[in-house]
Amino acid sequence: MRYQFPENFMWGGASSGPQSEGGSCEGRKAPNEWDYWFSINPERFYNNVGPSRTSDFYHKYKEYIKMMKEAGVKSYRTSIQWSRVILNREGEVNPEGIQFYHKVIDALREAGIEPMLCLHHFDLPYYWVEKGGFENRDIVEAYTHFASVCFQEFGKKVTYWTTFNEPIIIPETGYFYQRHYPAVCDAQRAVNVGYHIQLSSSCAVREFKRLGMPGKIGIVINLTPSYCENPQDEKDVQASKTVDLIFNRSFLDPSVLGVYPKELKELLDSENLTVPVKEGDLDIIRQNTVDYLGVNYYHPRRVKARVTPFEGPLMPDKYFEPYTFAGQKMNTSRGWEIYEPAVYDIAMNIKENYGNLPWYISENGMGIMDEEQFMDAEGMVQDDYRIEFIKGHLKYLHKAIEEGANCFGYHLWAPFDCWSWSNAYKNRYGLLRVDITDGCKITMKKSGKWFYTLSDTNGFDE
Ligand code: BGP
Repeated sequence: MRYQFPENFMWGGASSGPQSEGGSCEGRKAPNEWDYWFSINPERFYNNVGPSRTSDFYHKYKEYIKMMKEAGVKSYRTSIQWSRVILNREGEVNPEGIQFYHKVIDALREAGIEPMLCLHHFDLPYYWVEKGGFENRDIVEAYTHFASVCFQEFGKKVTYWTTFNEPIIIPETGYFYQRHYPAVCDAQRAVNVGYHIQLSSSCAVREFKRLGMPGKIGIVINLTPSYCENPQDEKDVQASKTVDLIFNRSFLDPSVLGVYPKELKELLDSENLTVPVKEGDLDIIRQNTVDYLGVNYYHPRRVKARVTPFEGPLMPDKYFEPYTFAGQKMNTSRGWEIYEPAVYDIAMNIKENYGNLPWYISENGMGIMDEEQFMDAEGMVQDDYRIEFIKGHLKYLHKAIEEGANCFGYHLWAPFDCWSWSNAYKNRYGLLRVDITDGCKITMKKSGKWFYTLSDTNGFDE
């Protein structure tokens, strides 16, 4: 069967500034939270590889762009590092940082690759970290200033903008699960952080409109559908609804519909958590919804009602327990379940509950350990597993589009191997291999050749 996608469907890839650029002390870039965290806790990073060594896009961007084109990447989302563009809390602009991103955008355009720019991908400048980061309301104005500088500098060359990548990850992993800095567990601080991020995003949308920018502005949300163990059991169903509320709807509803779910407010009230809303905030959120949505999808969440008592400081886990089942299809390198039908469920949710606004898969991909083992005699990684992974998800996306989903693209994470935060280079995601032991030499993988045909012919046969 042929899976043919709509005309002008955007086939591309996603990465981010902090995960690809390297050069973290060059071009007057200010340190960000990752530079700082690595400086005090290098042992938390796989093989002690920190953010200064990430794939060297800073120096080799022309080569990466040439190779991405050869792998069929027609649109590319990366992020502008706030710490490269704004030097301090006073908002001083760094001309060297601005120049770098101009050069990247121009090189992408010359190669016929559509640039898509994100303004925040987990990379808070350290000068804000030391003032409490998103816990501090002053950051809303500072972020809006940064966004405004970027819109005015690059707005004539860039159509697709993104305010935040996976905003929930910041409170979730920094203020509950301790995988990002400041690695604490504090529900009230998490709520403050989450709220100020949403307000920042809405203020950036407002600024985009105020400036009369010609492009479109969206947000990238990691939608992780929750499936309960027993759909006949009311408690299991409730657990999955609560999980959906916390991890998906907390940013999806205000960003797309302009309002927070009332059930979320009830949940926070029941835990005596307060949201630091000031007069006028909710109007800003209501009036500044996004033009389009990016959806990052990697794995589902399997939940059931708690059977063991919850102990310890308040966490989302108070409301659910995970479950596993025999025959679960896993990517054992990353420890994530592979469940392709979720793509269809996400599409139908957007269609039915979020006005079928335009959206695209902004990230989906498969991280694999020790990929060298799959190299053939010529040194090409034979990553058939990645091709199968992509196809599996595209089949469900195709079905959803045939049923009216308003999806305009598919971006793989990632076009080239890049740095995975504290996992550093443990798992490789790219269509292109990057050898960090050999000057970040870039080579094509089998999946890169396959992706070229996919994007060139706008579909695949199976
Ligand atoms: C997403 C992030 C990316 C990327 C990806 C893969 O959540 O937006 O930055 O890292 O996940 O996950 P990981 O790198 O943790 O394996």
